Amino acid sequence: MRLYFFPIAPNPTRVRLLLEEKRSAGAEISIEEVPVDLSQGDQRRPEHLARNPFGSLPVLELDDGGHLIESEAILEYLEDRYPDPPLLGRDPEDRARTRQLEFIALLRVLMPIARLVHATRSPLGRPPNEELAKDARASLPAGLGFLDDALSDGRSFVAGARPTVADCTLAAALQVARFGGVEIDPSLRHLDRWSREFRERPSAKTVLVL
Ligand SMILES: N[C@@H](CCC(=O)N[C@@H](CS)C(=O)NCC(=O)O)C(=O)O
Repeated sequence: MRLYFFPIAPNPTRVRLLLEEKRSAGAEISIEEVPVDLSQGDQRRPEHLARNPFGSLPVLELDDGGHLIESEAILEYLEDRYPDPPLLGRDPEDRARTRQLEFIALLRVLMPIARLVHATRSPLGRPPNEELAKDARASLPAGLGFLDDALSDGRSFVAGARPTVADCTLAAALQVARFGGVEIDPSLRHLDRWSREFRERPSAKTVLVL
């Protein structure tokens, strides 16, 4: 299999973090990682559009040559193929709680941060848009505050005592915030503690560049 990615880009990053979490716990996973340079517009070249007509990353190329083009589908596929250690939850209730936190990290943190970065200093050259930036800025505190509150019981990871896909998604989101100069409210001290600790993990050290 091959994973097409670009460093910093948050959706490929959360997939790569999940893979590294599994590998660092002993899973043997052989997937070639192939960069597609978003800064050069390589996602719009015919060879990438043949993999994914939407021209986005990540793309997972399967051994039969087929492609998975949505990060959620890729994460689930990798979890099912390499179930040990489980990173999407260990039983139905745990899975629901883990996925809920992951989606809060995705929809209420990662996406507003990405919108804000693109509306202020887009690495893809999108024009500045103060209205969009204002909207994204306004929606961010609720998601960040919710996750800070979840972490306030001293848990090591977003969903509890073990790392999950929720950590991978949140770490990918906060990396883009650092890249784009988005300030995360420093009074969110539980989030800050989690972020510092998570970045010390081998998975994060392998994948994150900021
Ligand atoms: N819903 C898609 C979103 C993918 C996406 O927007 N990827 C960004 C990088 S994080 C991308 O490739 N952007 C390139 C572009 O918009 O040209 C997923 O979850 O995989």
